Amino acid sequence: MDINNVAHAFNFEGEAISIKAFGSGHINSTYIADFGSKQYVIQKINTSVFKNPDELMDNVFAVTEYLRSEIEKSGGDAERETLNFVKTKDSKKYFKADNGECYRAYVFVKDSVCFDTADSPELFKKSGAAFGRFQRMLGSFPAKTLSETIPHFHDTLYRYENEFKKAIASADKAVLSSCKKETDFVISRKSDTDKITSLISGGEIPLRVTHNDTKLNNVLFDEKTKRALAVIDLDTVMPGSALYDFGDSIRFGASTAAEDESDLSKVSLSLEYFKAYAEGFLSEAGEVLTKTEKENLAFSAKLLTLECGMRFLTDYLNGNTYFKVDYPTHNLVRAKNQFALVSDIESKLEKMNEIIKSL
Ligand code: ADP
Ligand code: GN1
Ligand code: MG
Repeated sequence: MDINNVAHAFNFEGEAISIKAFGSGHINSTYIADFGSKQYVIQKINTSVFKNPDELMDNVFAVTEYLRSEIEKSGGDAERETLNFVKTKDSKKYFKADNGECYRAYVFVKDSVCFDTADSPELFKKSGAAFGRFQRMLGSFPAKTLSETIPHFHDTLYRYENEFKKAIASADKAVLSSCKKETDFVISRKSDTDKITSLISGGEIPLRVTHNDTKLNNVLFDEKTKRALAVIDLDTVMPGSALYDFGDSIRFGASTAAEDESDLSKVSLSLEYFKAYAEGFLSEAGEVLTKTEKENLAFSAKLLTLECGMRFLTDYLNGNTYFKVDYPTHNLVRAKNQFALVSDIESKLEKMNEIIKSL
């Protein structure tokens, strides 16, 4: 559907000057619409990933309204510190086109910037503080009112049994043999996959409202001051574990290479960045985290990296139907990269645990 016609459906102020594709996410398609005095973000919701857009949009509206009131209570600027969604002209939370495509919109935060890599530990530390604060602010949010937008999202054992093994069983033989080393890598670590979910089901760590997709590029920074402004990309805000949020941030931001770097000699876990993130995260969320949560922070980085690699590998085996890819082996390259990072984390786990203890 023509994005200009989509823009007409929303309650925007003024006339669009230009609308351009934007961002580097793997799931939704993002556009920036320039209306002169104001800019808006328009996103096409990937409905094969988010199968119930009504529930999804109820979630993100509820979460952002809650955050808005928390931010205002503490004297913050809710226009810049959370997403501000714009409804359609007929007051709907999203626009459903005649062809079934679904779009939502929010105000673009002026003079803000996102980073795909952290150019300094200080910047990464700020993102840790932003995600820690996000979790703390949602501490009293009524979790039961949230829908699970993607069931079993970080249930690594479920993904292993129900997605990874199924993908192996149905994969094209040539494709399967092209990644034997990688499938073996995952299989040999199966016993790790239920470690966080068992802690939750055994009542050893609490369920919290968490973000679940804590990549560095899901934090908006002020372009001038480099202050972390807002946590964005709220589609997977659901009941989860603080460990998911911590581990996923480390996976993405404490790696010395991009997630899809094919030269594996460049991939390792930076202990300096790990420490910086942990400092930031614990400075905001440390008081609410339990002892068992803290004891598992370092391990969470390993498990979330393994899980993400397994998801990339699963998608490669399935013929690339979930993540956006730039070339046919993109998901395999991503998987190899994540497994190189897992191996490096394994060799540094002791040191990582010591760092957490020292904080
Ligand atoms: P994706 O699913 O593609 O990751 P995001 O919601 O993370 O989608 O948005 C993609 C990018 O768009 C972000 O990384 C950021 O650069 C930019 N962006 C998103 N929302 C805003 C906003 N409210 N203000 C400014 N930039 C934004
Ligand atoms: C996807 O949408 P994006 O790019 O922020 C994925 C995450 C993965 C990530 C890997 C809904 O995030 O779970 O960790 O790619 N989001 C979803 O880069 O599956
Ligand atoms: Mg994103």
